Amino acid sequence: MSAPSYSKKLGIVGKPNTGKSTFFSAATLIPVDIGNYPFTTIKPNRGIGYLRTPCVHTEFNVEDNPRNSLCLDGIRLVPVELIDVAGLVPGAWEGRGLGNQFLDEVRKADALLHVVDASGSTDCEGTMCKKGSHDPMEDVKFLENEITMWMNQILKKDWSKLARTAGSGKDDLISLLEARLTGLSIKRYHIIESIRKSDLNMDKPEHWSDQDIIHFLDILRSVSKPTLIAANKIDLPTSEDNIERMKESGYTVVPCSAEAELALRRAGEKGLIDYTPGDCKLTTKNDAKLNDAQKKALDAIQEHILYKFGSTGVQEAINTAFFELLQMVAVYPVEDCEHLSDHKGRVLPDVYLVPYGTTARQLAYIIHTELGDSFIHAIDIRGRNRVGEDYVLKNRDVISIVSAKKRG
Ligand SMILES: Nc1nc2c(ncn2[C@@H]2O[C@H](COP(=O)(O)OP(=O)(O)O)[C@@H](O)[C@H]2O)c(=O)[nH]1
Ligand SMILES: [Mg+2]
Repeated sequence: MSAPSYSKKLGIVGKPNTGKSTFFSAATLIPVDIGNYPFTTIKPNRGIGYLRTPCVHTEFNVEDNPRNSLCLDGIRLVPVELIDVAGLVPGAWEGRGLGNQFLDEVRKADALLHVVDASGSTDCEGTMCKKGSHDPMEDVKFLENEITMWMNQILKKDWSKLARTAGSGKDDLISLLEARLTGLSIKRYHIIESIRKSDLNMDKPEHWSDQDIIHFLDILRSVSKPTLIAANKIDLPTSEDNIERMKESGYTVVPCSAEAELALRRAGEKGLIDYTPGDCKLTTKNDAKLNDAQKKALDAIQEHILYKFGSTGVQEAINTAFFELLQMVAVYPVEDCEHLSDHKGRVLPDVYLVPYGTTARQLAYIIHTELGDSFIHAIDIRGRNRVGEDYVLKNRDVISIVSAKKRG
């Protein structure tokens, strides 16, 4: 299994020692023994994580046979692509440290999950320091600045030429920026939205000051690389105040403990506990032979993390990134409207994650070019409605596409 090619990528970023790799290991580990289901690592720092969504099979009262995803007791786990990005060090945009490698991975990401050490026990370069002595808000500002300055460096080289060429046409400016920034996974709609949000004079870009350009790029960064803060190490008491402050500053913050999630998934994989990622509790298996240390560790996670915060936060962070930041919806295409199956009789085989706004016909094209070309109409199975090509898909829609061609 792999994430499909139209899918969005989430880059896990932050300075060294905040818990990025722990988060990545936890998020890419399936906590059950599931036979021939392959755990996929694409490259050393690329992996498949999972979105958690209630499976529609219970609602339609059918047994499912998932193909591109997993169903664990009524919870669908849908694969998504994660990148464990090299640690950010100050001055990355000027090529310091692993700066180039860092930016090369940020370039490919559609959204960022910024893992911060919310407990404030690592300094600005990632070296351990006294607990609570570093302000993680500095890390948040720092990362934003590095990415904006990197974009600025790319754009500034030929800004005056670009601004002159754009002349008085706003569309020209959009196209020129698009061409210049396309390698950063920045799309035309990101540029249009950033222009709408900024109060700069688009007719006269040649009059923009250096400050104006940076102001615009700051907006473009937040639009094109939407960022979630995974406030990690909530098991350490010094994290609480910091999390509140970050939330109050308007950031999307998900408190988490990557270490606890990794411990739970490993215990699940070994068959010691029942645990589906994102659960608010764990259940020790009756026949599990836990030693005292294991029992104590699991009890502590239950008490200080799951009861207190509702979950370890790792699953919630991934869900928030894809469902809220990237506004994806999960849809179930089926061929047979009665049995909710594909032509091989597999019930609810696939879940497609598509951006909100995707239409029935666009989905047909994502499934197969031929299906898009020969699209007649679609059936929204829940509503038992025939819908046209412009129907906008909703989260958890079960949809059947009727086409002029028979697929085999
Ligand atoms: N207390 C605590 N420590 C954590 C947590 N997650 C990771 N760590 C520790 O933080 C250190 C750095 O973790 P690592 O994943 O290698 O960080 P990276 O450099 O950002 O990839 C390790 O000692 C981890 O065990 C957590 O949730 N709580
Ligand atoms: Mg690491």
